[in-house]
Amino acid sequence: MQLLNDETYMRLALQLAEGAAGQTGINPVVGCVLVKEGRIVGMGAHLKRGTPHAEIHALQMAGAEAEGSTAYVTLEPCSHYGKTPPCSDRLIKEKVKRVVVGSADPNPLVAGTGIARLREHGLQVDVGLLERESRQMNEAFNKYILTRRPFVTLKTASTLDGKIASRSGDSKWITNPDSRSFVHTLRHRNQAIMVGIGTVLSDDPLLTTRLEVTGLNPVRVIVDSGLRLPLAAKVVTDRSSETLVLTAANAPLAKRNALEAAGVTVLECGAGPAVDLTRAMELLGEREIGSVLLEGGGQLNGSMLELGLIDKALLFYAPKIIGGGRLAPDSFQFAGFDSMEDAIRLEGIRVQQFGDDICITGYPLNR
Ligand code: AOF
Ligand code: ZN
Repeated sequence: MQLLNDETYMRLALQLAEGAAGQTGINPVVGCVLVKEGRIVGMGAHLKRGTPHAEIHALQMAGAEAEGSTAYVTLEPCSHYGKTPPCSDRLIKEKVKRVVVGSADPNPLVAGTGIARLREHGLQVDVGLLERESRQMNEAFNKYILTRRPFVTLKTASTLDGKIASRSGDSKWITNPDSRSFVHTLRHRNQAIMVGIGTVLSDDPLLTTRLEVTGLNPVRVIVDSGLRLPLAAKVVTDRSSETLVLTAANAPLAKRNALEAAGVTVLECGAGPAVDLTRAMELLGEREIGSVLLEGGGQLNGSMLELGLIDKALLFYAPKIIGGGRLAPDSFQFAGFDSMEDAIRLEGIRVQQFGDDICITGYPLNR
């Protein structure tokens, strides 16, 4: 059993926040635990954008017991009027004595002012407990709030020789059911899922979240310069989530109209003959998409990587070797580099095992 200390309660607050991952849109996930005289008197998490913040739920539960308590909050309490009034003012009003904060809020509207406000009013504020965990939980929010561009997580599933299909195109299945369930958890946690048209034409995927329990479906984003997307494709006919098609300037107008009539949103990305992926990320950001799960194929993965648009990569490897040379597609297709020195490096490497599959997580060092 763990020692009872500040960390115990902050871990609980982190767990409350983590449970809501994927359901707060561009807002961060935040957890709060209120403790007074050895008892938890309130708990809360931010559950949905536009609804109360974590602190408010916890204070509501505590009622009069909030007075003199310690608040453990994974993120700095806000100080601004957004969709809801400032949490720091409410903590002050309810006479909370001490606030332990996981990490400061990078939102320029907050950025330390929430902490300053609490201190000005005589509350004791301790910042940085389990800071790494707290920051990592909101890595998409942390990027989006400063850049208005989505945080892109790439997921690949390949054989040990880096193939995402056999020479005849067979890809069902490369990884095991445990790995695939985890991928559906990733879908739940991201606001959008993005694939290239090649993947749609070869697999006709649904791109929804399918788990033992109901998950949230991400917005489907298809990169399709020439609008080759068939009107009969599942991503067009299935209505369980929105479908966006990113296309190029000279895409055929009649097809565009037909797709729009079928309920698909078509966005033109740049003036060139191919989709300008950097511009595409801007457009997704403008539509308040703060996180994207990129699921291939190799061509799109390669282009996104080359352009420095991938923030995080989860590379699943099944213990199989399929061969097939050029006929079998690789997980990253791009021109590449002559010198090993120029290779794209990943940092912060973590290795997880799902049965006999392994998953390598890392952050590409974008130049
Ligand atoms: C907190 N506690 O639980 C959350 C915070 O539009 P609003 O009012 O929901 O404000 C959103 C901003 O508030 C968001 O960008 C982030 O800076 C902060 N989120 N702050 O004190 C919370 N979710
Ligand atoms: Zn707040």
